[in-house]
Amino acid sequence: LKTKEPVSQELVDSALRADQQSIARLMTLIERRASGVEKVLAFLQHRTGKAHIIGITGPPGSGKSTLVSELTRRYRESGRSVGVLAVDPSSSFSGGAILGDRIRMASHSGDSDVFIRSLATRGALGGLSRAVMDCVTVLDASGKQVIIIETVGVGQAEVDIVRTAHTVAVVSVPGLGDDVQVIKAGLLEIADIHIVNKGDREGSNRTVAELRNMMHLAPPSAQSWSVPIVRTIATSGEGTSEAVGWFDAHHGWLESSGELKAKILNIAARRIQWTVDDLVSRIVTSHQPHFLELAGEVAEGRRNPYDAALALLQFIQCETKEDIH
Ligand SMILES: Nc1nc2c(ncn2[C@@H]2O[C@H](COP(=O)(O)OP(=O)(O)OP(=O)(O)O)[C@@H](O)[C@H]2O)c(=O)[nH]1
Ligand SMILES: [Mg+2]
Repeated sequence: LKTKEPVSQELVDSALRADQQSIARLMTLIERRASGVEKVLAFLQHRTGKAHIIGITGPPGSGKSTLVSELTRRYRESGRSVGVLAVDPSSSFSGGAILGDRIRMASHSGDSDVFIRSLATRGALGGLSRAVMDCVTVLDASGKQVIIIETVGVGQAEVDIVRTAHTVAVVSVPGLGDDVQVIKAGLLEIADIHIVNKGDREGSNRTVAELRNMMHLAPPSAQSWSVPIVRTIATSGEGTSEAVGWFDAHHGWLESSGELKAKILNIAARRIQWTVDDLVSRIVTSHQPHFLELAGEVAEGRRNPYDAALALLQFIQCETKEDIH
């Protein structure tokens, strides 16, 4: 794999015209942090801000991908274009889940207004968060009206990613044990909409009731949005147009309440944080000798750690200047 590959203006222009292959190519270059990518992202950033970004999260196997496929169908019925980013923690091990997603999503292949991509969790999660956000930027700039991010709701990093969405849907399913209750409890506060999927299974009434109870136990939020619970059967599409109705209602509420502005500010702050983290970890790993040299100087008492950290930051600034300008 070539890590340094220039990003051409033609590629960017055709991605802006929503050409599928160009979008895919650009995302690959973003994942590899090819040279010129920062400049392109800065250029694309000016063309964003129109999409409704939706995060879908929940336990493994709860039917998220099936749901996303059905939700995409509903959005297409209402004439909206859709981008999907599936953040897939299992893919680095077996590739099975991605394959499953491909099969489910195949029903949208040939539709030029649907773009779907899986992003694998390969090691560095700080880098992944950043890559996901950058891919959202590409999709937004290319004119996708709805962007759906699917992540498994296990682990802080995955939850952090999904929280960069405007609207977060948390998926639960009936009949899973206490483990899932714990996951649910962790996800409770980030849900704007609860989806109880696999509504065809026994016990879905109880799951709805349990969720309701848990929501009552949680401290009341100061916001005026009251979180709905939607029951779906993703395999048949039942309940998915109701879910889309709630997503739209939530977006409307975000706009009218001023919450959208606050959210966007919050997301911007997190993106800066992730970029800093990524830059620092990149420099530490790719410039190990320099880093070790500084460590040696600290060990020998020739520098203090604070001073060494500043030296490293200065080094990063020189290193990255050419990327940005
Ligand atoms: N009975 C029933 N099965 C469902 C429903 N929704 C999804 N499934 C099935 O549940 C299984 C898992 O579905 P996925 O859509 O892959 O679930 P996921 O949450 O994306 O899974 P991961 O990405 O691996 O966490 C598949 O076999 C689906 O066919 C539903 O509403 N009812
Ligand atoms: Mg999935």
